[in-house]
Amino acid sequence: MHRFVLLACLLLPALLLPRAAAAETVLNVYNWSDYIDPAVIARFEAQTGIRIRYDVYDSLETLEGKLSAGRSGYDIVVPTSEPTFARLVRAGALQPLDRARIPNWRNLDPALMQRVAATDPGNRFGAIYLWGTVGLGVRLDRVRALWPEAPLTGGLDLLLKPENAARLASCGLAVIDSATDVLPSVLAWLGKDPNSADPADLRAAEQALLAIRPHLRAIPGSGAMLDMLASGEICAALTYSGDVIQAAARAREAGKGVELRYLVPPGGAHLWFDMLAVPADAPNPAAAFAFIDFLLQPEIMAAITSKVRYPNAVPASRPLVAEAVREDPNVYPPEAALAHAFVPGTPAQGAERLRSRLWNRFRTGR
Ligand code: N2P
Repeated sequence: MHRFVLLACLLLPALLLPRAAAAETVLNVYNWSDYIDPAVIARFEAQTGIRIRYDVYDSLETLEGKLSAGRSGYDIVVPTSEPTFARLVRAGALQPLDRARIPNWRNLDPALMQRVAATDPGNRFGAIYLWGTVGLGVRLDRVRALWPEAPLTGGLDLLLKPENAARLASCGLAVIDSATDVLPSVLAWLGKDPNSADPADLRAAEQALLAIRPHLRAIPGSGAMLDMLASGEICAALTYSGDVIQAAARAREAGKGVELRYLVPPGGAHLWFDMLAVPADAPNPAAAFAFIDFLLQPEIMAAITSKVRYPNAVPASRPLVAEAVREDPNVYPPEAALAHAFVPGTPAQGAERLRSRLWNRFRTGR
């Protein structure tokens, strides 16, 4: 009898618990840091009963490392169209999206989707989530105080010319920690092809980066960069557009006199698109498709853009975006700026090795 009671005590919770756990569907999301409105996650969970496990990365290199190893356990990832998404498509690491389960696909801007079709013919593997440029974040109050005639045109001279970097070093300079997202801009600034695989061009880019290396305070990932910009710890940085605009808004709210501005390189900026994608071995693709469909609703996309200050690819969301964000030409670049922008391609494998070695030397300063 005793033994029976003991057994029942041991078994009962085991019998009850797994059933409760099995009823809960979990969606594993791996997204960039500072790249969603948390209220959107809560709304999806409340509406569907699916629980979201949300992890973040802050560079493409981290994302690609995790996915290339396989069995990441993620259902949703958000790689940049080129090169990361392109390489994942080619490697068979993603699965085709089931459009029948994503009726809100019709809300996507066909012209923007066409821009990412080169690497994903027919847009089978990805939908644009958010997009933006790479440019300068400048703390105007500090830079103007230190150097009243500083060239604030958006030209990368401000940061990449060693004499300018030396002049601004005391107020804090930073470059985002990503070979993929920095080298195209540096090559373009040198007058080279932003996609160049020519070892001589890459050496020139390395030299340019090493020349400013002693003047840099940090080479952070995008999350740390955003925090450093918002706190006023750095006064000029090369990084992602919306991160600067988001940091500027945070700084304004903090009311400590940090006046940040995003400046886009006028001669042609690096333009990128981040894609919603589903790994080939995703544990729960059905929930992933439901999440993509949820995100592509105009009011949900508007909430995300209003919060993180990157434009999306759902035109019907635009009137619903917070006015200050909607009217900001840095968030929605004017046609003319887009006409000059370039979308880098995917470097050949040999060039990729050179680029990552170069980047390690830059990072370590040796
Ligand atoms: C994350 C910004 C990532 C945009 N805060 C780069 N594609």
